Amino acid sequence: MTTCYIGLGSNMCQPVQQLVTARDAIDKLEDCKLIRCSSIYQSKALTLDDEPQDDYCNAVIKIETQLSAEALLDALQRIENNQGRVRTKRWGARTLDLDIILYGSQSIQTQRLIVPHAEMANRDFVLLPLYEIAPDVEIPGNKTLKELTANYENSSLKIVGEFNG
Ligand code: ROI
Repeated sequence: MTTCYIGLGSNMCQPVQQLVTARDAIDKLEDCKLIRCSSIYQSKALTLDDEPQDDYCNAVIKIETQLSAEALLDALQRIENNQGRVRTKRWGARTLDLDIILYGSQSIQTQRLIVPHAEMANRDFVLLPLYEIAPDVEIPGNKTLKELTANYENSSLKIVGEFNG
């Protein structure tokens, strides 16, 4: 069994509902057990260019899984596709983005997968929900989560809902 954290993000087609549907789909995966969910946060879109994008909803969930990291990635990509994810341009708007943030204490670097998530230390919409549910979790090769979140004391992230009501 491996403890794993998954980041969820959406800024299209009722983002809160997208996250709830994705959470339920992950909960139903064989060989995965849902352990905890963060609150649902609203954040300004982080973009490369000045093209406006709607705000995002983001959350992090904790699971325990028997799946390998690659098999988990396959399963998450199926859920993204089921929810109408269309891969257009990089950094574009999306109905659903599911990222493996942490996979146990492993560092993974393959063509398909970089874990811990390469940009997590620079993203308040990953760090703050993760801190909410796992303040003491270790991030291989990085500072403590408490130190990383200290950079985002003035974050504009705001809680807009919970998965259960
Ligand atoms: N911006 C926010 N706020 N949340 C995201 O989940 C998110 N995902 C992305 C990009 C386009 C980088 N911007 C984001 O993929």
